[in-house]
This record gives sequence, C-alpha cells and structure tokens, in this order.
Amino acid sequence: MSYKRTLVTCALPYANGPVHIGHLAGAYIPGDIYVRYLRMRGEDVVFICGSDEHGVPITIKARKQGVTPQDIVDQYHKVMKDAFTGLGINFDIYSRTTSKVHEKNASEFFRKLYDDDKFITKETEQYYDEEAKTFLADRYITGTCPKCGNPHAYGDQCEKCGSTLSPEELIDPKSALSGATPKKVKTKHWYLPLDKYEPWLREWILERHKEWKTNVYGQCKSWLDGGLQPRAVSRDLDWGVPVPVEGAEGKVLYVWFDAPIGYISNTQELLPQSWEKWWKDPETRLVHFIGKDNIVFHCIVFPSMLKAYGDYVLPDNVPSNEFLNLEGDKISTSRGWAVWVNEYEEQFPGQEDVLRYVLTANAPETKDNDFTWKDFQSRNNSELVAIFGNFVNRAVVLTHKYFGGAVPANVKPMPIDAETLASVKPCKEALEKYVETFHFREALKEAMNIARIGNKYISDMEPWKVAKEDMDRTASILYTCLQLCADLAIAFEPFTPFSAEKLRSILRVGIQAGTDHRAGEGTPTENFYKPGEGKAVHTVPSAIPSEASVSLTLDWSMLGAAELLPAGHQLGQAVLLFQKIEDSVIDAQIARLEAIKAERKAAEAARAAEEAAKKVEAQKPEVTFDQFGAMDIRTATVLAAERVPKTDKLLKLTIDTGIDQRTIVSGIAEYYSPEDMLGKQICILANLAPRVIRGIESKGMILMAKQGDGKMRFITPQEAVTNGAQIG
Ligand code: B3M
Ligand code: ZN
Repeated sequence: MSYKRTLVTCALPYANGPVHIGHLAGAYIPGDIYVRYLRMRGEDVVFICGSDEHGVPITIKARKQGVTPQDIVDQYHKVMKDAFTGLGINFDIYSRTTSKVHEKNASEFFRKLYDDDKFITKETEQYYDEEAKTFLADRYITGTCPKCGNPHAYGDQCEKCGSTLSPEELIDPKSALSGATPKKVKTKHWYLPLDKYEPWLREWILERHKEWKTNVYGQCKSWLDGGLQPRAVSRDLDWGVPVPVEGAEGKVLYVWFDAPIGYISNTQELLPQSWEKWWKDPETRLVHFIGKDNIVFHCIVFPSMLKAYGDYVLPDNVPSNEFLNLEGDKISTSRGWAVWVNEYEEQFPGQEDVLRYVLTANAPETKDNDFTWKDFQSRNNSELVAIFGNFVNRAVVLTHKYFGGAVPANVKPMPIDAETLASVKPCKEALEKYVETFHFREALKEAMNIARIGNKYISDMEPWKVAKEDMDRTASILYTCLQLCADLAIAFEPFTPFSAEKLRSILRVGIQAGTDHRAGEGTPTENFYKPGEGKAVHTVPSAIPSEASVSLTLDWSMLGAAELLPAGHQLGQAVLLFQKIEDSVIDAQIARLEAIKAERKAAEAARAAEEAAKKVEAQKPEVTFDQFGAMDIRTATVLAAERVPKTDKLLKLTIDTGIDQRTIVSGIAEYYSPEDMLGKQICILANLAPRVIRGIESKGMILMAKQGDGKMRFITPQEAVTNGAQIG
C-alpha cells in the first residue's frame, strides 16, 4: 500500500538510569539512521521518543536513595535527553510519561476500552504488607530462592541463579518495605483478554507480515503458538496513572499499558492540531524501533490495545535488534557493567560518530553481539581514519597544493575515471535496499565501500607522482576524487552525521537533509527542543566557511552522479575527519571495566564469607563421645503410615526397628504423603523419651535432613541393611 508519511518511534527508555551502548545499538541509532535517510529522500517523517517514567524499578530506586520517584525521573530524564542530543539522535520531541498530556491521554484510552467493555476483571490473591498497609509488587518481596537457596532472591527473579520466580515460590517471604511476613489478600484487576485477539493476531502477523525481521517474526510466532492469556493492565501501586474508574483507589495503570500510549501522547504534545493524521490516517506508516525484550509488547499487546480502541493505524514494521554484550558479559545497569553514553560523550568529545559507526558496523541485528574496546579502536583506526579520512584528506590537500583549492577541470579523462564514478551507483542501490529492509550494518558497509573505491583509486592513480609530469591528467584524477568525496558527504549523512557535516564544510557544500517537525505546533512545551538544540555541530576550524557561504547543495538523488562538484568550485581548508585513537586511551577504558569486575568479585567473596560465617555460628556446641554414644541411632522400615487427623503436618508411622514394632509421630506430612513413606528404610533415634502427641504415644524420632530450601528429606542407607543396624 502506498503511504504519505512515516511515524517512527524509538522505545521509551526507563528513567531509572543513564542510556548505555546496548540501548543505542538496539534501537536508537538504527531509528535515527532510518529517519535521516527517509528525510533525505524527501519523505515526511515524525520521530517520537521520551522517557518511560512509571513502573516499580523507579519506585525502588527512589526508596533506596531516600528521594521521591519524581526526583529520580527528573534526574534521568535530563541525562538521557542530553545523551541522545549529544549523539545527534534527532527526535522531534523527547517527552515523558509524567507529562500532563500523557496522563490525560492514557487515562482516556483506558476509559474508552472500559466503557466499550473490552476488559475483563479478575480477583486474585496478592501479597499485602499489613505494617506498610500496601500491596507488594513482586520486586518488593524477598526470600530464599527455591532453586539455589540464595536468601536474597526477589519475588520475580533470583539474581544469583537467574531463575524467573513468582512470589509464591519464595521460601520465607518477607516484605522489602517493613520486613514483615506478607499476607495474601484479595484484589481486583482489569485484564485485556489477549486470547480473544489471537486469531486476528495470527492472521495479521503470521500471514500479512512475513517481511518482518526473522528474529521478530519468530518470537511472535512462538508467543502465538504458545497460546495467549488475558493480561492485567492495572497494578496496586501508588506511582503511575491512576485507574480512572470508581472503586479503583490505590490502583494505577500497568506501566506497559501506559508507556506505548506515550508514543501517541508525545505526538499530541508536539502536534496538537495535526496529530490524528499521524495516528489514524491509513496512509501513515508506523514503525517502532525497539530492543528484543520489548517485542511482545509492541507486536502483540500494543496492537491489541489499538485494535480494541478501533481508530488507530497498526505498526507496519517493528525492527528489533538482539542484545549487545560488553567485553563478553551481559550489559547490566544494576551491576554497573556498561558504557554510559553521557560518560562517553565527556571522554570522547568530537568522536560521537566513532561510537555511531562502531555500533552500526557491529550491530546485533540477527544475533547477540559483543562490543569490545579493541574492536572500537581498530574500526576507528583502520576503517574511519585509514580509509575514509585518509582518502578525503589526500584528495583535498592535493587539490590545494596543485590547484589552489578549486575543483580542477576534467581536462584529460580516462575510462577508469568514469568507471570508478559509475561503480558508486550499485553501492547506492544496495545501501537503499538495506536501509529500507532495516539491515543497517550491511547498508553502512555499502557507504564504506564508496570510501574504499576512492581510497583504491587515489592509491592506484598516484596523482602526487603524475603531477611531476602531467598536470592535465592530475586535474582529472583529482576531479574524480572530489566527486567521490561529495558522494561520501551524502552517503554517510544517515550514519555519521557529524563527520558528513564536517566533510561538507570542507567541500563548501550544503545538503538537502529534509525537514523535521521540531518546531511543533502551537505553544512549545518544556519538552520541545530549543532552536538549535540537538543539532550539535562540531566546532570546525574558522578556515572553513559557515553554511551561509555555501553555494552548492547536494541531495540524495545526486549520489553516484557523474558530476556533483563542478570545475572551479572553491573548497575550504583540509581538516582531518577522524583522529587516531591511541592504545593508552583504550587501555584506560579496559582498566575501568576490569576494576568493576574486581569490585564485583570482592563483593561476592565478602557475601559468601558472611554466609559461611553464619553457618559456622549455627553449629551446635560441642558434645563428648559419651554423650554421642548414649544415643541409640539405628535403621528401621516403615510398615504403615497415615495422616494424623486434623493436622497438616503430622504422619503416624508404624515402624520395624529390628527390636520391636512401634509408633512414631513425625512432622513430615508437608513433604511426604503416607504412600511415599510406605516400605521406606529410614534412620531413627530409638531411645528418645516417649512423648504423647495429639493423643498418640510417639516412641523415638525419625532423622531428617533440612537445608536452605526448608524442605525436610529423610535419610536412607545407600544399600538396604537389616532393620536395627546400629549407626555410630
Ligand atoms: N521502558 C522498556 C525498556 O526501556 C520500556 C520500553 C517502553 S516502550 C513503550 O526497555
Ligand atoms: Zn536462585
């Protein structure tokens, strides 16, 4: 279907930490490349993003720091917005889900689905903290992991063994707020019955969107094949958009319900008059750039919400990348294992494009990928500096040397010149195909191929030698080289916009980069970009003229043309496009990461030592040999077993001790049924003084092993022995 405009969104990052390179590689750099490309092609594009400021992790961070959730989101919203701006990621608006526009919009969205009867309600039992008088989100419950015995597991996950948990599975659960043991209390929530949308989703995604990237399509298919369940869209929490219906006090919209509506709200904030055309006109194409952990929400949940609402366009594509690791380990905000974008910008001023280049060249497009500082250095030094930068520099410096900085006339052409220029066309076509199918690393390779073509051509032609005897031929060679430089100034604009701009300054040309919507409509809010903001330009030497003195404008259609710069066009001074990165710079980054690793190991060791010390403390006081010898421990077999009426814990066991048959009452019914025990050989303490339990005389005790998970296990000889065999 044809379309008139494209609405591009990037996932709204949680405002509980700075942006790192994993975020950039996953969604933001691909989104920005795509938008820049479309705009250069003259398409009408709105590019929307903002901070996701709700959700439990933000409340936890606030509590830990003793501040309000609003303080946390204010802090990180600014850090993230500035980080994106610094890297030239040019959103039209970077707003936030705590904006007034969004609160109203998300609330109305819920209300319409509620009024249209699109939700079902369910009553479930949730943990409640009676001391803090509040329901507890899964993250707010801690206890012992049933899988590995880690005593500090959360109600949703054990960070030690990585298991996904539900709070019910935790042993000895405690509220993280008050330390109290939480109670199960009934609570009502609204659910979107995704199961009802399943047939439609199957047809819409699996039949009509076979072109989606295989990782995205595959994940959707496996969700759909697994069968969809109703999903709760509300939570018992005091941070979020209140559920706008009666009887919903203390409840807010689930963060994954309100956040995607944020895309709509942010468009409304930017374009209060015309936003509807961007969201409701079928001639709009909607594209969501996201990371792989967001696929289900953008391909299944949000489209179902939009479908339930009725009037909205649905995503045409959801290009999602896989994860980027850092030096072989998963990036983790909580463990500090990341390269933070704001820090990068401080440490590598003027080298923003290097990060953009490396993260695109090495993008995790089809599988998880690894970022290493060595690779970063080598891509800069041996690709950007040695190929792209070197070629441009040689061409411009020689033009100044021999022709006073003016593009020479093509006075003595040879076939190789035209052939070289013509070889740019296939690169252009491939680049276009790759960008349009969201294969940005391949697209970047094609742009780099143009630089390779130039670098090879100038090395083969050796104009510095030819100049000694044939100035006419030198003119044609440099004429050809400068056309290729102009090609590079176009082709690299989506990928490395700062360097492309620097190159255009050297060439004294402008570019038709299309128009954005940053001015918005009506009165700008504080989430708008101020004039000039985010269009950061490298400080270029004063020898280079400003855009004002530029007499020539390039556009995308000129890429690969026979002549982009006419003879006589005056160039600016040569400046280096890229700087070599020295080993010492890279070693410092690696050392920083190693220090983080060492710190983490030390913390883990300290924790393990603490646990071990606790175990030693738990050891009972010494006994003498005689005291031990006084105990009659022997093997026995269970002959009969039954539950003690009106108790949950007790089993009445009849056992053969080798000396007699007797009754022992044992508190193991939680772990073993009577059938489990029947015929089992066990160990008992036979001479324990008899006790009457629930009216039954119990003579002796069954020996059980108890470990961190709380479960009791009986001890059985490895080989069958006769009953009454002495243990000691
Ligand atoms: N904030 C998750 C994330 O940052 C979430 C995305 C919301 S997009 C509507 O990965
Ligand atoms: Zn565990």
